Amino acid sequence: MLLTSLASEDVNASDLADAVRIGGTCLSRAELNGAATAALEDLGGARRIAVLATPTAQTVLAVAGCLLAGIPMVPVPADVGVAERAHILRDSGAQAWLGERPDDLAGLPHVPARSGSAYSPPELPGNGDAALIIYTSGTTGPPKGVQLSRRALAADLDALAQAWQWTPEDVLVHGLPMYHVHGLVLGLLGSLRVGNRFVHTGRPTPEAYAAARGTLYFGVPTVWSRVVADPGAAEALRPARLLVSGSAALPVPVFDALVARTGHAPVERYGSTESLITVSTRVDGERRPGWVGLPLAGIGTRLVDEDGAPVRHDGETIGRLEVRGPTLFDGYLNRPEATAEVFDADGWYRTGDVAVIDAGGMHRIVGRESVDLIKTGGFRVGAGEIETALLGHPGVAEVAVVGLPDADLGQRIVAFVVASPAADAQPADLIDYVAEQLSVHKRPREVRIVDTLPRNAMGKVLKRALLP
Ligand code: MLC
Ligand code: AMP
Repeated sequence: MLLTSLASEDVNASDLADAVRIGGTCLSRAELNGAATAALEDLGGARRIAVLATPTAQTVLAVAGCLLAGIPMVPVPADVGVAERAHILRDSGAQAWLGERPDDLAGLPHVPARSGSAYSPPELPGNGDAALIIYTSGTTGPPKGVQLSRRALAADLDALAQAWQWTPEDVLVHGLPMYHVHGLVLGLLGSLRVGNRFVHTGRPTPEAYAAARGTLYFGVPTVWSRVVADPGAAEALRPARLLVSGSAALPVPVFDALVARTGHAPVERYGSTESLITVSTRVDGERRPGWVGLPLAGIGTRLVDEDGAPVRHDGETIGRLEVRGPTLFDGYLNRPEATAEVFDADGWYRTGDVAVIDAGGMHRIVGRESVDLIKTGGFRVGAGEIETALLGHPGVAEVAVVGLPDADLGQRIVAFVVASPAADAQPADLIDYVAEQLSVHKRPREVRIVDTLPRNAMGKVLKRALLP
């Protein structure tokens, strides 16, 4: 089934006046459908469109319009910096901005998003093209554009709806960024497809979650650990139907505190930008703290050792996790070699995560293979990208970036810097420099000025020596 309409026909038939509530504005289902008419009138024939993905009605109209009209869309992080924005626009070949107007248009025309007359989606010609291109970090280099087809999006959302018994009766609440899989694909597109009301809280604070009175809540582990630290807010979530955690490992104490303070054992799910969500606990199944559940319908998973041989599913033996199924991406834009590196000949995607699987098929994510991919507050950040940015500052001679354990963020980005004699560099200046060049959420939380970096005989930095 293709994502050619916002939802299945029976849902589409009935309008919802408050299908989406965001940034103080309500959008009806008819307005969202009409955004496609407007997108075709204003941008028909465009190959790729950039959307500055702020949590606003403009963004929602732009996303819905592009998706329904079959115009490939590139969400740009709301807090993007100059170098990262230039890279995303150049690499994607975006021809215009739709929706929110950026402070700096970077040479592209800007088209406000609007709703047009009623729209009946045709069978879209461009189904082979990506519906979304989401930029995400690797261990080195600038972010790569992950091409997601409408077929993959639809397959994932339908499988999640089944696992979570997600229905049009739900009111889905979150306050996550609208430029990643979690907030954009699962939160907004999931709601549009299922046909439920969607409420974006602006920021994912405990107070905002408590006030929203939803049935279904999404959060990254940092959000849930802040909720359990606020007993009043946690208590207010009791009437909800389901709390879902994902994007990073939910610490067992946070899981237990959610049970105690909200009355809900959270559902945990696992995935990535490239694969979408592939594994989840289920509403009607076991929710085991520290474990992320079973493969979704249509998804295959396997564990392999360093030689590619199968690893036993005994709940203890660690292997590299690979996944296969209809939710996988269609390659990195303009990067065939990088795409080839992560797929094998039979279509298995190498996730880069290490995991165990027990005899019942339950999965536990143990960690990442590489120390150079950091998860901070649920954001995926490549150490190499931050190192490259910092080396562009005259005060930096050498640098190594790592993720150190952090009670709030899971990992916090820390840069070890050997200062250049050429220029004085204060830690705060370097943090601001990364926030301006890349995005605010990629800034190091801490810069430690050191005399030397630990290196091996070949001169390679020994990052593990920088970890506790
Ligand atoms: C601080 N600020 C600065 C700054 N220092 N601004 C500019 N320059 C500096 N040097 C400002 C910020 O802009 C922001 O302002 C404020 O300080 C707080 O920023 P923060 O510290 O980054 O926010 P924080 O509360 O720590 O964020 C925690 C969080 C966030 C949980 C809200 O990490 C988050 O939204 N995470 C979600 C990530 C996510 O959705 N990942 C999904 C990936 S998809 P202001 O004005 O804005 O308050 C995926 C697939 C899957 O993983 O499985 O789901
Ligand atoms: P991203 O591409 O930003 O979606 O990041 C994907 C990565 O996030 C995965 O490869 C995992 O390392 C991590 N991740 C996502 N969900 C979970 C989870 N439930 N538990 C542990 N790690 C997770």
